[in-house]
Amino acid sequence: MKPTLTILAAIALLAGASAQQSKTPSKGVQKATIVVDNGFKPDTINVKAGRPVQITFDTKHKACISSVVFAGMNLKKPLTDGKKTVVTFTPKKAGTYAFACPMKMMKGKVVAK
Ligand SMILES: [Cu+2]
Repeated sequence: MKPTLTILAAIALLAGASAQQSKTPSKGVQKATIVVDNGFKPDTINVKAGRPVQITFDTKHKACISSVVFAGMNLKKPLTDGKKTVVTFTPKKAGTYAFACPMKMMKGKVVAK
């Protein structure tokens, strides 16, 4: 009897905690997926400034895109074929946030308005 009650109480606590957490930070998160296949598809993402952006890089064939580099934000994440890599940031101001492969051959951008 006692263990069952403890488990139920723990579940109730967890449910309460996650419900609270999801209210504020995830509200307004703008999610997008970019397929990496010897380039970025799509190569432009339009978002609203001031809200967090979560981009999933779904890497099929990275070719020379060993990492995705957001030079203006000092943000760099290695990519792996067959894996998804999530990049999160908040564009505080309207503008263009460019990203590219380390050699700046393959390019893309996040346009915040
Ligand atoms: Cu390259």
